[in-house]
Amino acid sequence: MSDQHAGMGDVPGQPSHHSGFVALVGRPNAGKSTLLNACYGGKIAITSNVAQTTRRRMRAVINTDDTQVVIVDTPGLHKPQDALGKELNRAALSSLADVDVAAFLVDATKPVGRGDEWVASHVEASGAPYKLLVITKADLVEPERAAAQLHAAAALAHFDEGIIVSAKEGFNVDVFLRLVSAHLPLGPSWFPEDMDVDMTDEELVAEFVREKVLLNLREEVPHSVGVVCDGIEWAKDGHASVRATIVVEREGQKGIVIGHKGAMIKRIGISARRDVERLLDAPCYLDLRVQVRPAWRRDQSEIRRMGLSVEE
Ligand SMILES: Nc1nc2c(ncn2[C@@H]2O[C@H](COP(=O)(O)OP(=O)(O)OP(=O)(O)O)[C@@H](O)[C@H]2O)c(=O)[nH]1
Ligand SMILES: [Mg+2]
Repeated sequence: MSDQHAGMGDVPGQPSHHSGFVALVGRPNAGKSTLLNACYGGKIAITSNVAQTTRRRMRAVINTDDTQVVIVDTPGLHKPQDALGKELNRAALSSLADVDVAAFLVDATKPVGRGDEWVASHVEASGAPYKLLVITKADLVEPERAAAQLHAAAALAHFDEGIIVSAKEGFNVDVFLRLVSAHLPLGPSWFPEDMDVDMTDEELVAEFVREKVLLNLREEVPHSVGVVCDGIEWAKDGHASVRATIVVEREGQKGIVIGHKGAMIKRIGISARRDVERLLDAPCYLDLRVQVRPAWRRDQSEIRRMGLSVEE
């Protein structure tokens, strides 16, 4: 927090405290979820190089003595191909409403394009009091290239400030958090101190499983995959039995997810279980099954059933 804010608006008996929301928006793959994880200091949002990895708005809460920052990760804004794509854009755009800080993330490795221009216009129109431009993946380019990207993206809208970060290497993540914190209004915490993310364990389990599908499978399969956690049951010995269903659109995709003699689903299960055990802080059995629901991404009621609808 900047010094100029310290002590402002003190109420007798109550310390000066700032709190508020920052939305991370940008094109798919810009590095939004990776930056959220870097700020959070651990893996909570799933990340992959497949576009549209994030399908739900996720809020992570970061507390310091005098500030509560709520970071809102959003799906990448893109040209929608189906009902799911439209829903993802709606989720991202609605997250821009009523935030204190809108952070627009632009990948340093890709030329600034019309998609960025479109996202920038929404950031501009958002009415967020502080608009921050963030060039990501600085570790992948020469400093001159990152600076040129900052310059090019800055022309897309009126930004209050611009910074270059590498979430992977932790470069300027602290600066990002400081800038954001310095622009949050005075106010009490929005969320209890012990709450760090606004997703249930079931929702996080489903996300972790889907991440492993994204990391292990290529081509069209990842986009066709949805995951639902069917339940977490605790045994007396402290084990958790976790059941999840991987939903695909076609029989052929089911075969790919299962793999030869079940090798692929086993691999997905083993890597997902590590994340699930870390989340639940207990040994786990992870039982995965695969189900075909034809064209679920075009079906609004299926999208709702998977918990991916903004109205949820
Ligand atoms: N080298 C490097 N890679 C990064 C950095 N930030 C993100 N990436 C990679 O870029 C890819 C996309 O990152 P994500 O954080 O999933 O991107 P996103 O903007 O959340 O993407 P969507 O959820 O699809 O909108 C992943 O493979 C990340 O590992 C970075 O600072 N450095
Ligand atoms: Mg993401």
